[in-house]
Amino acid sequence: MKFFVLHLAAAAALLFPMGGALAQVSVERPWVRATVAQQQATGAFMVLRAARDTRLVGASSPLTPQVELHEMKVQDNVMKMREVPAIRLTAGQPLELKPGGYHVMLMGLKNPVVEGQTVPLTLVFEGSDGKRESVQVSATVRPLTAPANARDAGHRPGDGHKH
Ligand SMILES: [Cu+2]
Repeated sequence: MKFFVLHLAAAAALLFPMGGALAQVSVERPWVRATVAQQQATGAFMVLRAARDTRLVGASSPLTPQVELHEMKVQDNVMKMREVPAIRLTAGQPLELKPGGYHVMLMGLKNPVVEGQTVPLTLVFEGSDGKRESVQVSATVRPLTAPANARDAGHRPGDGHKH
């Protein structure tokens, strides 16, 4: 099953339209952090790469209607998370969405997200010409104990945005 999933993700990247005006975005190693009971939010992480400058302007998933683009960063010595309208990609430069940085936030989850599950995600990119394109991704779910950026520990548990 794992092989099948990985294969699908690779195929999705390869099938991506190669038209000249498109950003030709590739998505590598997409994953979602597993949740525990009662946890209603988690993060999706991946490495994005685009042949042309583009912006990630939205994401969606059948798991929940509440999917946002977030950024975490230290402000006045406190790790803060906020929604951002877009995440900019520079041509040829990989950008990693990771704990402690940019991420796709899945909120209002009705059920736990468990290891072994795959989470379908649709990422929407907008090029400098205003044209939009969607990329389908199958993210694998990794356990809570998956190695994460140490800064993630500064994420306050009370804000309802556990990762
Ligand atoms: Cu978040």
